[in-house]
Amino acid sequence: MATHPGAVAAAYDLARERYAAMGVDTEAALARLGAVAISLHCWQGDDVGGFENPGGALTGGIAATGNYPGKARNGDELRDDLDLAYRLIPGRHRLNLHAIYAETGGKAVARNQLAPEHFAAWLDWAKERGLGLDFNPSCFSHPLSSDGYTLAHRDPAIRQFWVEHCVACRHIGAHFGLALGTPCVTNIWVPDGEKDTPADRLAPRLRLRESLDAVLAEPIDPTFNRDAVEAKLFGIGAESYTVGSHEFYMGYAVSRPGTLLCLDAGHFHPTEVISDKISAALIFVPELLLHVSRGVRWDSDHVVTFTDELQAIMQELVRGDFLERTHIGLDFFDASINRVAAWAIGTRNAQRALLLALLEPAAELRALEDAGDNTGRLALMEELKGLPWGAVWDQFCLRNDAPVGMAFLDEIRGYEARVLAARA
Ligand code: RNT
Ligand code: ZN
Repeated sequence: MATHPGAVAAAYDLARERYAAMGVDTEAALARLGAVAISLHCWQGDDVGGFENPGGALTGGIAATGNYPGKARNGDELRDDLDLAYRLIPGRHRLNLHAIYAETGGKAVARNQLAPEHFAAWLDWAKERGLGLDFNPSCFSHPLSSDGYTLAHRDPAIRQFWVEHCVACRHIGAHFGLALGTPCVTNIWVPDGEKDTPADRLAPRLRLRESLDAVLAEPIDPTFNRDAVEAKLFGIGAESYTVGSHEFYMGYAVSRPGTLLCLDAGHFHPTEVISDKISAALIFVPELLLHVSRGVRWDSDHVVTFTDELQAIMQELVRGDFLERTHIGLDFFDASINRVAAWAIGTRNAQRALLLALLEPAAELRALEDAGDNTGRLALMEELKGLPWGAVWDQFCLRNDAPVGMAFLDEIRGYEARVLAARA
């Protein structure tokens, strides 16, 4: 299903003229799009399994459903799959790792003992490819998280274990940042919460605050590592109470200067959107981490599609001039379709929505609004949706040696037959 490069170029030339007539410079938009690195989450490649305990249950109130064949079983397979995904996604991007993806050479290493050496293969691989790395403590799928509590646990010894794990992760993040010359964002999410109505909503939150303060006590140069905290509404088995709620972490990040707030698109009430939170949060916190995801009825972590909300998120980043202060990460895990395709579809969609936002005649939209011409504003916003931005996207793919159109799927099908099918 290859598209002829000449046809792409011809369509782009027409699109460029069309946008120029509206005062939009497509070349400038392409340059800006090319400068945005998206952090691909490693965990789409193996259904959030990790290598610590092969076949172990995924806990912490999150779930990957489906049994599509061919999932990666070790670091080499996961890196092979990612190599293909990055080839199908135009531009230079990042990888977001979880602590459970440590490679310890068959030796059991406790999570509070993890060190940079356990991620050496990831780091070498990232360095070779010019990828930045981001990181996450894994506070789930572990015996010491089995009753649903980690950093907010009432047992000080268990709390301490998770504090030490998170501290170890910050050091690993700083090591990545130093080695790669680009800061690592280390994001803390804990599943802590209650299935049924708690008698005390306060005490666990006070413990979480204390644990986080202990985790973040040691200052680390933000050139190398930046800490983010991720709130949530509820998890499976923790439907009634989540210790680290949005209000909790908003307050925490604001009161701990330098702490980034992570907004996950699936972590709010179903009619609540993170696109509206970006400008509010960025008045009070220096930077955001986004987990671009798609909840379907709940925090289901579906592959990111080209939804109104995805478009709105990217519009906010561009309209507010927030791209420099926002780290865009993805967070979905669909085990029912080809996992490399999930990465490619979701990431390409995030980029396409960003491109659409970059192609807005921003000054004109704002002028209409300032003049009180809401009719004109609505008319223009709707008209923009039908402009030939797809031709600009194809040109971006062509220039970046990524497949144009559905050709990306041909490559995945070939890889599936050649490589994934052999992973019986
Ligand atoms: C869970 C959070 C968290 C995880 C990953 C695996 O609800 O979204 O970000 O999805 O860390
Ligand atoms: Zn998330």
